[in-house]
Amino acid sequence: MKLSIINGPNLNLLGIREPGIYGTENYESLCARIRDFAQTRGIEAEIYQSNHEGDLVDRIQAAYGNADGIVINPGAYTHTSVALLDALKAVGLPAVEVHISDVSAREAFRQISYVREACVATISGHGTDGYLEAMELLLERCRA
Ligand code: CA2
Repeated sequence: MKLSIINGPNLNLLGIREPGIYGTENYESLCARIRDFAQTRGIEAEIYQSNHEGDLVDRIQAAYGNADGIVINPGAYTHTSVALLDALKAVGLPAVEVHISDVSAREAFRQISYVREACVATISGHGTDGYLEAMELLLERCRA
């Protein structure tokens, strides 16, 4: 099984500020943990991060015919982007929305998610473990 793991703006800065919200793990260490987990579960994981909305759209489109599922943390674009929603709908792959923080317990604007409508599940507030949970969920779904 091949998964496209897509991260939006500022996630490359993990670990350098706001540890109370996003934890202390940095982005490189998160990627290493995703790769290690993928290996133990027989998943091929391609990890991508961009601060640019159009690049994220391109990456979602590139998953079509090339991946079996998408794990996406769109960062702040979660709360604004119809383009990401449309791209996820267009490719039609099972996608899981991940948030490191519990967006439901934060500012009102973070409680709106445009992408959610195109996702089979949302994992929010489980820290960076949420990425691994999302991968497991897609693996189980693929095997069912
Ligand atoms: O909780 C999440 O994973 C978020 O998707 C993270 C986004 C935020 O805009 C979403 O509302 C929830 C922010 C990405 C990381 O932002 C940083 C801010 C300061 C220091 C390091 C990263």
